[in-house]
Amino acid sequence: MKAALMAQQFDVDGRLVAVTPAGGGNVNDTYLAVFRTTFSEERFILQKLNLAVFPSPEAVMHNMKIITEHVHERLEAEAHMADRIWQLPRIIPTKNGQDFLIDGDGECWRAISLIASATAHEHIQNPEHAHEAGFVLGQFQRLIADVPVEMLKDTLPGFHITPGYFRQLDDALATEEGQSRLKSSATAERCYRSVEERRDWCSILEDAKEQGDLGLRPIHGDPKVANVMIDNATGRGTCIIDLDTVKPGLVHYDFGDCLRSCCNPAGEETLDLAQVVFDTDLCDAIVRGYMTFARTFLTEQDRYYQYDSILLITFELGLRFFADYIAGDKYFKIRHEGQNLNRARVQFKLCESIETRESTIRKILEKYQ
Ligand code: GN1
Ligand code: MG
Repeated sequence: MKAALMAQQFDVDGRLVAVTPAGGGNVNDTYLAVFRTTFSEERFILQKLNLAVFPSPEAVMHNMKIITEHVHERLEAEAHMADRIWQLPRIIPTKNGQDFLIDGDGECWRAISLIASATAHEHIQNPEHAHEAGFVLGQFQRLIADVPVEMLKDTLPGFHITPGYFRQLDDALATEEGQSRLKSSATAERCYRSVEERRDWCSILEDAKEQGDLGLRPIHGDPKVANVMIDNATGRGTCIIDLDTVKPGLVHYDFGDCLRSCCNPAGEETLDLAQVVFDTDLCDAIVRGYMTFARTFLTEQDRYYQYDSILLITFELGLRFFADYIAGDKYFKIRHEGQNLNRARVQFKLCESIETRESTIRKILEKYQ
């Protein structure tokens, strides 16, 4: 297997014992590699980057290096006053000292250290877990807030710029295949109506950015529940993983995505739409955790757009899944036909649930200002 060969290119002691698929990412391929010596074992994460999504792996690794080194330094400096051991993976170099390698087929591989004895849950478990997810995101944003944003490259132009995803949808709908996929089911037609209803509103954060109300900062880009590591021993958060999407952005993209993901206990893949609700008790716990840190760096203008960011990022992910379904599933990996359409349906249902709970959510946001 190629992954086993690649695992052996990285600077790790011992002999390779196993390489097994790990994690449920929608974009890259992830493996757990196990190496052993007579007296010890080293396990690490091996990944094959999806070059169709990340055409510039050196830019991705550049951002990852800047952020991990910066956070490791800050964590060390603050360790004496921390309430726990905070972690963040490090890049494991190749035997030649490179941060990644390109194989003979042009594919890109990299290795990162494993956060051991901790779990990244696919679904939120309870309000304590939700609190930890918010706490971990707030801590991460605080730790990277002093990285000059110009130092980070734009690894994914257009990422989280909602109006741009409308253009992708429109392009896909302009093809014969797109039209036939749209007309193939009542679900697709219904999703399309959900999308059209929000076309005019969807530039709300981008407009605020244009007007100078909101500014670019370093962000994580993908703080969903499955990227928050929870310590198996204590149940507390230890770090956020998956740093591929770290880049300049609005902190709102992160905040909205964290709530989108963590307040829907049914998860992104459920087939039972009746289970999809935005749980406001979980929302309360997340906001409480997040604001513990975010209170120190959010401006009044930032706070003004917090509610909108929750609805927007939920809608945006629905739009991204839907546009990809119409385009023929070219971006998000699928395991069965119609999976991206179902994923879109889940996010649109979540949007409706957010809208009906708007006043409760706004009260929660108010409470933790
Ligand atoms: C993708 O690959 P993964 O699962 O870490 C996507 C995110 C979505 C997420 C939804 C680069 O993340 O933006 O929110 O799926 N990543 C990219 O599960 O597009
Ligand atoms: Mg990701």
